[in-house]
Amino acid sequence: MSVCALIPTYDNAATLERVVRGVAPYVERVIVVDDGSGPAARDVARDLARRELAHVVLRERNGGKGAAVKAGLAEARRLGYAHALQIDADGQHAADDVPRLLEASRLDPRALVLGQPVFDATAPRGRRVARQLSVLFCALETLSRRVGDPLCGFRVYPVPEALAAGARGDAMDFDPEVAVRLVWRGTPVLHVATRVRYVPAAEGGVSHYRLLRDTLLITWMHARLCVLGLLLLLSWPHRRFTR
Ligand SMILES: Nc1nc2c(ncn2[C@@H]2O[C@H](COP(=O)(O)OP(=O)(O)OP(=O)(O)O)[C@@H](O)[C@H]2O)c(=O)[nH]1
Ligand SMILES: [Mg+2]
Repeated sequence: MSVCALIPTYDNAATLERVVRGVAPYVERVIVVDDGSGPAARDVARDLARRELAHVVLRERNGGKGAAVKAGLAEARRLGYAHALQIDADGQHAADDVPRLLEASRLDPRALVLGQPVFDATAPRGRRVARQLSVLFCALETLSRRVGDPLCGFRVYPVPEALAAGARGDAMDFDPEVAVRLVWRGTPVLHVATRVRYVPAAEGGVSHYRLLRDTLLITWMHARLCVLGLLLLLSWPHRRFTR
């Protein structure tokens, strides 16, 4: 199975190299997409490329997490990878769980493998509420519980399928949107429990999640998917009998 890691990053100067080194032993190549970071983090990304620790895509301007992931998926396809393991650059995911995610992907190469986060006391309350809201919307949109945690950025994509899903979101709305669209396309979803820890600022942990703005953005995306899902449902008998 040809698999790369895909790390979208925006201003993670203190944690990026650690994340790259954490996933590198398990994949053929690490793709870092620097999403228009400031000079300090950009230097870290350039240095990773110079030392050949990662294949680095530098985006001139910040375009949002979703835009960065889509650019990384396109690069993964161009380089010939069938699967991409996505992981955040802020160090909140457990790199030693990568083999478990990849094992699930090997068991069913067609599947989207989602990390099912196990939070500790470091998880902010606001983020948990946003997550519950997104879980509820996904259940409505897919009429199922197939999407366990739509917001977890620790996952394995079958690359061609993920690109073909056509998710529009360029920001934090991308992760849940692509999961729902993949379910609509008939992609199986597997879940792997994994610890998530919010790295303290003193250790270089940063979050760019803007609680109100990003939660509203995600809600708006879900509202659109609910309408689209309803239209798909209504057109289903027609599509079925005209196939
Ligand atoms: N927020 C944000 N993240 C980006 C962007 N571009 C790339 N990323 C990366 O996307 C990943 C997730 O971003 P976070 O800000 O940690 O968002 P999150 O994990 O959903 O939020 P937290 O739960 O607060 O950590 C990180 O690796 C970011 O560096 C961007 O424009 N905005
Ligand atoms: Mg994060």
